[in-house]
Amino acid sequence: MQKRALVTGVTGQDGSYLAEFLLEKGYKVYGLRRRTSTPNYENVEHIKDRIHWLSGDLTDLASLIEAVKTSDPDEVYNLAAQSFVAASWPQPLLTGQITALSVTNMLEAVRIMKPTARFYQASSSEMFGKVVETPQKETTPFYPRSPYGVAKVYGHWITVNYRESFNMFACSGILFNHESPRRGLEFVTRKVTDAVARIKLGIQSELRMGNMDSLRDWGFAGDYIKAMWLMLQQEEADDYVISTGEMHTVRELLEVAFSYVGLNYEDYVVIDPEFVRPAEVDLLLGDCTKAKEKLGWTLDVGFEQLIKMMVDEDMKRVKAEDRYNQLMLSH
Ligand code: NDP
Ligand code: GDR
Repeated sequence: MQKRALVTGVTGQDGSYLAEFLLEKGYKVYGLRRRTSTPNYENVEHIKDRIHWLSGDLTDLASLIEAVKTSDPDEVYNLAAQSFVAASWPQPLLTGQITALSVTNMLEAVRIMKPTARFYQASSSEMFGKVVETPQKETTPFYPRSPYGVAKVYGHWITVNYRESFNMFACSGILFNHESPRRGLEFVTRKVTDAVARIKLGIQSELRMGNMDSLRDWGFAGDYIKAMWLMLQQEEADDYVISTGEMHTVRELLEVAFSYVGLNYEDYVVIDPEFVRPAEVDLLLGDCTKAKEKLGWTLDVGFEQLIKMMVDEDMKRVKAEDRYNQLMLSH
């Protein structure tokens, strides 16, 4: 029988890779999408007609109950969130509503309509925040440093709680930063690779940055979504750290991206306090031994390869946009 999956956040970076992956595996994929006044299908344009679209918002329980009822899923991947850490200070309540409380909405919809469905919660290394041990693993205590991190801690524990209270197959994937050419433009990797393309093509002259010393464990989103799926194929529900086990500073990210196109980042980067956060997560480094051993999860793309892939894609896109703009101006 064809398996059915319900994916929230399907228009985002991870949702788009996961939907592709599940379609490839022969799943019937239902994508929950919130209504927007202009369409927002950029990441899923190529598979848009193969996804069964459901309208709903994570903050609206009725719409989630309806979505679970219609999709009758074997697997639910709860990826939707206000996911930008920096936005969680100016919008702490909204972040709490979507990224924390709405996980309970999704769990309730599943518990009421299809309690046997397997559930994946998109938890985050931001929960480790001001880290109390390095590297961080499943047993490392949490110390979140932003309203986003605090919200994710709630999402994590409510997922564990539904597993323990209602015997639901609910897993929490504690994923470290993962990036791709589909990453939102405000996240640091994509902000840098987009700027590198624009600077190289003479469209932008400087890049304004925040803390260049923070260390992150950056992997490729296309590798990480496989771990989500693997978690739901196990005999028992559990929680797993997913990471590369390697960390780099924001400065190294700049060096790799700029030097790839023959530029020196120091000639273009300006520190701007606007991008410095009220509280920083200085260092994240994951130990994913459990995922490797129990899930057999492996990753294919390393840090430099990832950044170069993103620069290549941004060069192509920015060139095409520039050509289009020139054409429009000449008419
Ligand atoms: P994105 O920001 O790219 O995608 C977020 C998705 O959530 C979008 O599809 C967005 O819709 C949707 N969404 C936001 N609010 C609502 C809402 N109220 N109702 C319904 N849908 C909503 O995130 P990523 O793909 O990068 O991340 C996926 C998940 O994994 C998130 O929960 C994130 O917090 C978590 N995570 C991500 C990591 C990473 O490094 N990428 C690491 C660890 C955890 P729209 O397109 O309309 O905005
Ligand atoms: P993060 O990702 O907060 O780790 O959360 P982000 O790319 O936004 O920041 C990474 C680090 O870079 C520093 N930084 C800057 N960041 C941005 N966005 N813009 C800048 O100009 C800039 N300058 C320096 C930040 O201070 C930070 O230290 C991501 C999100 O995907 C979360 O949803 C996810 O849970 C975590 O990763 C794991």
